[in-house]
Amino acid sequence: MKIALVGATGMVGEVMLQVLAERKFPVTELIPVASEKSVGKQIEWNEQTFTVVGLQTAVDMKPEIALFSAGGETSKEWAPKFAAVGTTVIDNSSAWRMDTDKKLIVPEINANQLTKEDKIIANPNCSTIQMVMALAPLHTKYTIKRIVVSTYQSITGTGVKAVRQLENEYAGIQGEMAYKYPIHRNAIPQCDVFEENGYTKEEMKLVRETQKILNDKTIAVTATAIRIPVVGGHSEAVNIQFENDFDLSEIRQILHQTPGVTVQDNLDTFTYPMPIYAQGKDDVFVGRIRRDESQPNSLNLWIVADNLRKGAATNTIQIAEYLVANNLV
Ligand code: 11C
Repeated sequence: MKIALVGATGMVGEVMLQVLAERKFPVTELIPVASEKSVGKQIEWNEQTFTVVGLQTAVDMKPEIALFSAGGETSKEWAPKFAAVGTTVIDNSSAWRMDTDKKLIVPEINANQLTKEDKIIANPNCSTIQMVMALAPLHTKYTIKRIVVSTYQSITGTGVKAVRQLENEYAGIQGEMAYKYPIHRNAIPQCDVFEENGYTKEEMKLVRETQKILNDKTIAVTATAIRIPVVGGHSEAVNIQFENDFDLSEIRQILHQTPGVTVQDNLDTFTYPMPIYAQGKDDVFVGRIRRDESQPNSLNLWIVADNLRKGAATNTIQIAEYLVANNLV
Protein backbone atom coordinates (compact mmCIF):
# COMPACT_ATOMS: atom_id res chain seq x y z
CA MET A 1 0.00 0.00 0.00
CA LYS A 2 1.13 3.53 -0.80
CA ILE A 3 0.41 5.37 2.46
CA ALA A 4 0.41 9.11 3.09
CA LEU A 5 0.72 10.18 6.71
CA VAL A 6 -0.61 13.72 7.04
CA GLY A 7 0.72 15.28 10.24
CA ALA A 8 3.74 12.98 10.28
CA THR A 9 5.77 15.27 12.54
CA GLY A 10 3.04 15.70 15.19
CA MET A 11 2.61 13.73 18.39
CA VAL A 12 -0.05 11.35 17.01
CA GLY A 13 1.80 11.14 13.66
CA GLU A 14 4.90 9.86 15.45
CA VAL A 15 2.87 7.21 17.26
CA MET A 16 1.26 6.25 13.93
CA LEU A 17 4.73 5.62 12.50
CA GLN A 18 5.56 3.37 15.48
CA VAL A 19 2.27 1.48 15.23
CA LEU A 20 2.60 1.00 11.45
CA ALA A 21 6.01 -0.57 12.02
CA GLU A 22 5.00 -2.66 15.06
CA ARG A 23 1.94 -4.10 13.33
CA LYS A 24 3.90 -4.66 10.11
CA PHE A 25 1.31 -2.79 8.10
CA PRO A 26 1.97 -3.58 4.40
CA VAL A 27 3.53 -0.24 3.43
CA THR A 28 5.15 -0.30 -0.01
CA GLU A 29 5.69 3.46 -0.09
CA LEU A 30 5.49 5.89 2.82
CA ILE A 31 4.72 9.55 2.10
CA PRO A 32 5.22 11.67 5.22
CA VAL A 33 3.24 14.90 4.86
CA ALA A 34 3.28 18.02 7.01
CA SER A 35 2.73 21.75 6.91
CA GLU A 36 4.97 24.02 4.82
CA LYS A 37 7.34 24.72 7.72
CA SER A 38 8.25 21.01 7.98
CA VAL A 39 8.53 20.28 4.25
CA GLY A 40 12.03 19.01 3.43
CA LYS A 41 12.63 17.65 6.95
CA GLN A 42 13.90 14.09 7.12
CA ILE A 43 12.27 11.42 9.24
CA GLU A 44 13.48 7.92 10.04
CA TRP A 45 11.11 4.99 9.74
CA ASN A 46 11.87 1.29 9.57
CA GLU A 47 15.59 2.06 9.22
CA GLN A 48 14.98 4.24 6.17
CA THR A 49 15.05 8.00 5.71
CA PHE A 50 12.06 9.81 4.22
CA THR A 51 11.65 13.44 3.24
CA VAL A 52 8.52 15.28 4.39
CA VAL A 53 6.43 16.62 1.52
CA GLY A 54 3.61 19.15 1.28
CA LEU A 55 -0.09 18.34 0.90
CA GLN A 56 -0.42 19.03 -2.84
CA THR A 57 2.66 16.91 -3.62
CA ALA A 58 1.10 14.06 -1.64
CA VAL A 59 -2.25 14.37 -3.47
CA ASP A 60 -0.40 14.26 -6.80
CA MET A 61 1.25 10.99 -5.71
CA LYS A 62 -2.24 9.39 -5.40
CA PRO A 63 -1.71 7.25 -2.30
CA GLU A 64 -4.14 4.39 -1.71
CA ILE A 65 -4.67 5.42 1.93
CA ALA A 66 -4.05 8.74 3.70
CA LEU A 67 -3.91 8.72 7.50
CA PHE A 68 -4.73 12.24 8.70
CA SER A 69 -3.79 13.71 12.05
CA ALA A 70 -3.30 17.36 11.30
CA GLY A 71 -6.30 19.11 12.81
CA GLY A 72 -9.82 19.83 11.62
CA GLU A 73 -9.03 22.73 9.30
CA THR A 74 -6.49 20.73 7.29
CA SER A 75 -8.89 17.78 7.10
CA LYS A 76 -11.81 19.89 5.91
CA GLU A 77 -9.73 21.39 3.12
CA TRP A 78 -7.54 18.44 2.08
CA ALA A 79 -9.41 15.18 2.78
CA PRO A 80 -11.81 15.83 -0.16
CA LYS A 81 -8.83 16.56 -2.45
CA PHE A 82 -7.28 13.19 -1.59
CA ALA A 83 -10.68 11.46 -1.95
CA ALA A 84 -11.07 13.05 -5.40
CA VAL A 85 -7.95 11.24 -6.67
CA GLY A 86 -9.20 7.92 -5.28
CA THR A 87 -7.39 7.90 -1.92
CA THR A 88 -9.25 6.57 1.12
CA VAL A 89 -8.75 9.04 3.97
CA ILE A 90 -8.91 7.94 7.61
CA ASP A 91 -9.21 11.15 9.57
CA ASN A 92 -8.32 11.56 13.20
CA SER A 93 -9.78 15.06 13.62
CA SER A 94 -13.31 16.06 14.58
CA ALA A 95 -13.97 17.49 11.08
CA TRP A 96 -16.11 14.66 9.66
CA ARG A 97 -17.24 12.67 12.68
CA MET A 98 -20.80 13.94 12.86
CA ASP A 99 -21.28 14.27 9.11
CA THR A 100 -24.30 12.10 8.32
CA ASP A 101 -22.70 10.51 5.28
CA LYS A 102 -19.36 9.75 6.96
CA LYS A 103 -18.80 6.69 9.12
CA LEU A 104 -17.36 6.92 12.61
CA ILE A 105 -15.49 3.71 13.20
CA VAL A 106 -14.13 1.70 16.11
CA PRO A 107 -13.14 -1.49 14.27
CA GLU A 108 -14.10 -3.90 17.08
CA ILE A 109 -17.62 -2.39 17.07
CA ASN A 110 -18.69 -1.23 13.62
CA ALA A 111 -16.04 -1.75 10.93
CA ASN A 112 -18.54 -4.00 9.15
CA GLN A 113 -20.35 -0.79 8.02
CA LEU A 114 -17.41 0.09 5.72
CA THR A 115 -17.65 -0.19 1.96
CA LYS A 116 -15.42 0.69 -1.00
CA GLU A 117 -17.46 3.88 -1.43
CA ASP A 118 -16.28 5.30 1.93
CA LYS A 119 -13.52 7.64 0.87
CA ILE A 120 -13.41 9.71 4.06
CA ILE A 121 -13.69 7.67 7.26
CA ALA A 122 -13.71 9.33 10.68
CA ASN A 123 -11.74 8.12 13.67
CA PRO A 124 -13.53 9.00 16.94
CA ASN A 125 -12.21 11.13 19.77
CA CYS A 126 -9.90 9.32 22.18
CA SER A 127 -12.13 9.61 25.24
CA THR A 128 -15.08 8.22 23.26
CA ILE A 129 -13.14 5.27 21.83
CA GLN A 130 -12.06 3.88 25.19
CA MET A 131 -15.54 4.28 26.68
CA VAL A 132 -17.43 2.61 23.83
CA MET A 133 -14.90 -0.23 23.66
CA ALA A 134 -16.05 -1.30 27.12
CA LEU A 135 -19.70 -0.29 26.75
CA ALA A 136 -20.61 -1.70 23.32
CA PRO A 137 -20.78 -5.37 24.42
CA LEU A 138 -22.72 -4.37 27.56
CA HIS A 139 -25.18 -2.35 25.47
CA THR A 140 -25.78 -5.39 23.25
CA LYS A 141 -26.59 -7.52 26.27
CA TYR A 142 -28.41 -5.15 28.69
CA THR A 143 -29.34 -2.00 26.63
CA ILE A 144 -27.87 1.20 27.99
CA LYS A 145 -30.35 3.90 29.05
CA ARG A 146 -28.00 6.53 30.46
CA ILE A 147 -24.27 7.17 30.88
CA VAL A 148 -22.69 9.64 33.32
CA VAL A 149 -18.98 10.00 32.60
CA SER A 150 -16.22 12.06 34.20
CA THR A 151 -12.85 12.07 32.49
CA TYR A 152 -9.34 12.62 33.83
CA GLN A 153 -7.42 13.40 30.66
CA SER A 154 -3.77 13.26 29.82
CA ILE A 155 -2.03 16.44 28.67
CA THR A 156 -0.83 14.53 25.58
CA GLY A 157 -4.38 14.97 24.26
CA THR A 158 -3.59 18.68 23.90
CA GLY A 159 -0.30 18.01 22.13
CA VAL A 160 3.37 18.71 22.51
CA LYS A 161 2.80 22.30 23.71
CA ALA A 162 1.06 21.00 26.82
CA VAL A 163 3.80 18.47 27.55
CA ARG A 164 6.31 21.33 27.35
CA GLN A 165 4.17 23.46 29.65
CA LEU A 166 4.19 20.74 32.31
CA GLU A 167 7.94 20.14 31.92
CA ASN A 168 8.58 23.87 32.26
CA GLU A 169 6.42 24.03 35.37
CA TYR A 170 8.33 21.10 36.92
CA ALA A 171 11.59 22.89 36.16
CA GLY A 172 10.31 26.28 37.36
CA ILE A 173 10.81 27.83 33.91
CA GLN A 174 8.41 30.43 32.46
CA GLY A 175 7.43 29.31 28.97
CA GLU A 176 4.61 29.22 26.49
CA MET A 177 1.32 28.11 28.04
CA ALA A 178 -0.93 25.54 26.36
CA TYR A 179 -3.59 26.13 29.03
CA LYS A 180 -4.93 29.29 30.66
CA TYR A 181 -3.70 27.98 34.03
CA PRO A 182 -0.79 25.96 35.42
CA ILE A 183 -1.36 22.23 34.97
CA HIS A 184 1.24 21.00 37.49
CA ARG A 185 -0.57 20.23 40.78
CA ASN A 186 -3.83 21.19 39.12
CA ALA A 187 -7.02 19.79 37.58
CA ILE A 188 -8.53 21.99 34.87
CA PRO A 189 -12.28 21.48 34.24
CA GLN A 190 -11.98 22.46 30.60
CA CYS A 191 -10.91 20.22 27.70
CA ASP A 192 -11.30 22.11 24.41
CA VAL A 193 -13.56 25.15 23.92
CA PHE A 194 -16.97 25.81 25.46
CA GLU A 195 -20.15 25.34 23.43
CA GLU A 196 -23.30 27.46 23.81
CA ASN A 197 -24.86 25.02 26.30
CA GLY A 198 -21.98 25.49 28.78
CA TYR A 199 -20.45 22.10 28.05
CA THR A 200 -17.05 21.80 26.39
CA LYS A 201 -16.62 20.42 22.89
CA GLU A 202 -14.84 17.40 24.43
CA GLU A 203 -17.88 16.71 26.64
CA MET A 204 -20.27 16.97 23.72
CA LYS A 205 -18.09 14.61 21.65
CA LEU A 206 -18.68 11.99 24.35
CA VAL A 207 -22.43 12.51 23.95
CA ARG A 208 -22.75 12.65 20.17
CA GLU A 209 -20.04 10.21 19.12
CA THR A 210 -21.20 7.55 21.59
CA GLN A 211 -24.74 7.68 20.19
CA LYS A 212 -23.43 7.48 16.63
CA ILE A 213 -21.01 4.57 17.22
CA LEU A 214 -23.51 2.58 19.28
CA ASN A 215 -26.13 3.49 16.65
CA ASP A 216 -28.66 4.49 19.29
CA LYS A 217 -29.77 8.12 19.68
CA THR A 218 -31.89 7.20 22.68
CA ILE A 219 -28.86 6.65 24.93
CA ALA A 220 -28.67 9.62 27.31
CA VAL A 221 -25.09 10.72 27.95
CA THR A 222 -23.79 13.48 30.22
CA ALA A 223 -20.09 14.22 30.59
CA THR A 224 -17.58 16.28 32.55
CA ALA A 225 -14.07 16.36 31.07
CA ILE A 226 -11.08 17.31 33.23
CA ARG A 227 -7.45 17.83 32.29
CA ILE A 228 -4.92 16.47 34.80
CA PRO A 229 -1.10 16.50 34.86
CA VAL A 230 -0.67 12.95 33.54
CA VAL A 231 0.99 11.74 30.34
CA GLY A 232 0.18 8.01 30.03
CA GLY A 233 -3.47 8.02 29.08
CA HIS A 234 -7.00 9.12 29.75
CA SER A 235 -9.01 7.75 32.70
CA GLU A 236 -12.79 7.73 33.00
CA ALA A 237 -15.22 7.14 35.84
CA VAL A 238 -18.33 5.83 34.09
CA ASN A 239 -21.76 5.25 35.59
CA ILE A 240 -24.12 3.25 33.37
CA GLN A 241 -27.83 2.65 33.83
CA PHE A 242 -29.22 -0.28 31.83
CA GLU A 243 -32.78 -1.14 30.81
CA ASN A 244 -32.23 -4.63 32.14
CA ASP A 245 -30.66 -5.94 35.28
CA PHE A 246 -27.34 -7.76 35.18
CA ASP A 247 -25.20 -10.12 37.09
CA LEU A 248 -21.80 -8.67 38.06
CA SER A 249 -19.97 -11.89 37.30
CA GLU A 250 -21.54 -11.90 33.85
CA ILE A 251 -20.42 -8.29 33.27
CA ARG A 252 -16.87 -9.33 34.15
CA GLN A 253 -17.09 -12.30 31.85
CA ILE A 254 -18.39 -10.22 28.92
CA LEU A 255 -15.63 -7.63 29.38
CA HIS A 256 -13.06 -10.39 29.78
CA GLN A 257 -14.14 -11.89 26.45
CA THR A 258 -14.17 -8.57 24.57
CA PRO A 259 -11.26 -8.26 22.11
CA GLY A 260 -9.19 -5.17 22.89
CA VAL A 261 -10.43 -4.94 26.49
CA THR A 262 -8.40 -6.12 29.49
CA VAL A 263 -10.04 -6.43 32.89
CA GLN A 264 -7.80 -5.34 35.77
CA ASP A 265 -9.96 -5.75 38.83
CA ASN A 266 -8.70 -7.47 41.93
CA LEU A 267 -9.20 -5.62 45.18
CA ASP A 268 -7.14 -8.16 47.14
CA THR A 269 -4.05 -7.27 45.14
CA PHE A 270 -4.98 -3.59 44.64
CA THR A 271 -5.22 -4.23 40.91
CA TYR A 272 -7.01 -1.59 38.87
CA PRO A 273 -6.25 0.33 35.66
CA MET A 274 -3.92 3.33 35.83
CA PRO A 275 -2.38 5.51 33.10
CA ILE A 276 1.19 4.63 34.15
CA TYR A 277 0.47 1.03 33.15
CA ALA A 278 -1.78 1.75 30.13
CA GLN A 279 0.88 3.92 28.49
CA GLY A 280 2.33 2.35 25.35
CA LYS A 281 -0.35 -0.36 25.22
CA ASP A 282 -3.18 -0.83 22.73
CA ASP A 283 -5.82 -2.31 25.01
CA VAL A 284 -8.53 -0.53 26.94
CA PHE A 285 -8.27 -1.39 30.65
CA VAL A 286 -11.36 -1.74 32.83
CA GLY A 287 -11.56 -2.10 36.59
CA ARG A 288 -13.35 -1.04 39.80
CA ILE A 289 -16.33 -2.97 38.42
CA ARG A 290 -19.16 -2.54 40.91
CA ARG A 291 -22.89 -2.20 41.16
CA ASP A 292 -24.22 1.32 41.71
CA GLU A 293 -26.24 0.63 44.83
CA SER A 294 -28.09 3.95 44.65
CA GLN A 295 -30.37 3.02 41.73
CA PRO A 296 -31.63 -0.05 39.84
CA ASN A 297 -29.75 -1.74 36.96
CA SER A 298 -26.72 0.51 37.35
CA LEU A 299 -22.99 -0.09 37.17
CA ASN A 300 -19.78 1.82 37.88
CA LEU A 301 -16.59 1.28 35.88
CA TRP A 302 -13.11 2.84 35.74
CA ILE A 303 -11.74 2.82 32.19
CA VAL A 304 -8.18 3.75 31.19
CA ALA A 305 -6.39 3.72 27.81
CA ASP A 306 -3.39 5.28 26.11
CA ASN A 307 -5.09 8.14 24.26
CA LEU A 308 -2.33 8.36 21.64
CA ARG A 309 -2.57 4.65 20.81
CA LYS A 310 -6.08 3.07 20.96
CA GLY A 311 -7.46 6.60 21.31
CA ALA A 312 -5.83 7.74 18.07
CA ALA A 313 -3.02 6.01 16.14
CA THR A 314 -3.88 2.36 16.77
CA ASN A 315 -7.60 2.78 16.05
CA THR A 316 -6.78 4.61 12.80
CA ILE A 317 -4.38 1.89 11.68
CA GLN A 318 -6.82 -0.86 12.67
CA ILE A 319 -9.34 0.79 10.31
CA ALA A 320 -6.71 0.74 7.56
CA GLU A 321 -5.98 -2.94 8.33
CA TYR A 322 -9.70 -3.73 8.01
CA LEU A 323 -9.87 -1.97 4.62
CA VAL A 324 -6.88 -3.92 3.34
CA ALA A 325 -8.05 -7.27 4.74
CA ASN A 326 -11.49 -6.82 3.13
CA ASN A 327 -10.29 -5.45 -0.23
CA LEU A 328 -12.00 -2.11 0.36
CA VAL A 329 -9.09 -0.02 -1.00
C1 11C B 1 -8.03 15.81 24.29
N1 11C B 1 -9.52 14.26 23.22
O1 11C B 1 -7.62 14.97 25.08
C2 11C B 1 -8.70 15.43 23.01
C3 11C B 1 -7.68 15.26 21.92
O2 11C B 1 -11.19 15.51 18.76
O3 11C B 1 -9.55 14.23 18.23
C4 11C B 1 -8.23 14.79 20.61
C5 11C B 1 -9.20 15.77 19.97
C6 11C B 1 -10.03 15.13 18.91
O4 11C B 1 -7.90 17.01 24.47
